[in-house]
Amino acid sequence: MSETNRKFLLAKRPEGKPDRDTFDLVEADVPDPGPGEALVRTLYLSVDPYMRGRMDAGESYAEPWSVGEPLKGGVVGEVVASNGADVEEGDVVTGNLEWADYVTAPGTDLQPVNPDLAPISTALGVLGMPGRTAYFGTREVAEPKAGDTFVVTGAAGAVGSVAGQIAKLSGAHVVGFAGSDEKVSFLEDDLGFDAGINYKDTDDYRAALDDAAPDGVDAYFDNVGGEITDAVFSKLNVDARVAVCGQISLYNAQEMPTGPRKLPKLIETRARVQGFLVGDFAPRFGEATRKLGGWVSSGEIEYRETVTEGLENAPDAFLGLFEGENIGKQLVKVGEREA
Ligand code: NAP
Ligand code: FER
Repeated sequence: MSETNRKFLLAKRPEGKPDRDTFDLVEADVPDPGPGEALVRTLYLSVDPYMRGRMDAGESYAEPWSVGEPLKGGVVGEVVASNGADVEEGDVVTGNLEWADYVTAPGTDLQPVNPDLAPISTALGVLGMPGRTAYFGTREVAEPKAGDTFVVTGAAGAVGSVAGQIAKLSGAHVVGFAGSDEKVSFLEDDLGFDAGINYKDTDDYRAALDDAAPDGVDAYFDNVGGEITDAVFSKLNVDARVAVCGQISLYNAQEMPTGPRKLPKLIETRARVQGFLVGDFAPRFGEATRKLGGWVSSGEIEYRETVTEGLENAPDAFLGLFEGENIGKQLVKVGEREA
């Protein structure tokens, strides 16, 4: 291959909020696939909040990146060449791959994407990791039932928008927190949420919940944490379930703020607070993809994507997650399908 390739490396560890200097775009050769490997041309790549954790040195659920190491994440790409990998030229595949125009990967690290079933970008969103997170976090952890009040934060994002719709399918009264009036309209008018709260437009989250969730909160899907979560905790009902999915409001914090202490509420309510990782449900991913695919085909679940054009703009797409620039799943479009 004579074409040039570009890839992003972690330039340095961010202190607090990352910025463009966190990322280094370098030119590289298009790699040759070794035995059992395929060469993949990137079509879409996913930027996700958890990548912030990988930029720090400390170990968490995801292994830290080394400084100078290529950034990696969910990619959908087209197979350009196969050196004995179990995929063919022209196949659309997904995997956890470098932020690059071209990458090689063992065939065993690539999963097929069927372009006839749904737009290929959905493999990174509603039919991919975020959709599965919403599916298991809602059904297996938050467990909304008919008549319950279900609250979700980060409600207009990739996970939250799907979680709220799954809760609606269970017959719950669904309330979402999101960061703009446009997002609140998306929740209420497009997704069928019962109420949306623009948290950037109110200081008193508790009073907003008194209006939107007058019967209290039975199930809480938390993507955000911080002060909104403090307010939701104060409204928990007896036997409530809290699914701790993400805490994005704290991911750039250099010191963990100590908020009001809400644990006495758990004694009063006997509520269950449970963190989860989507990977805990790996043996059931097929079930989630089938269910979500069915709901998307029938129109029972709608999804939105925010697509940033160009590999070189991937850092901006990532940084925008922390400013609420995305509605639905944030993707980067890197190339066009040729096959
Ligand atoms: P996303 O919601 O599509 O994007 C992030 C959103 O977070 C932004 O659009 C922004 O929306 C909101 N946000 C950013 N900073 C905030 C702050 N300080 N306070 C309140 N809201 C803030 O991202 P996603 O991929 O769907 O992920 C959502 C959450 O789920 C993240 O916390 C992520 O880490 C977590 N997650 C967990 C798992 C798991 O296995 N546990 C798997 C996937 C994702 P606004 O405009 O509303 O502020
Ligand atoms: C996230 C995406 C993925 C996240 C966690 C994961 C807490 C972990 C997934 C797994 O290991 O199964 O945004 O945030």
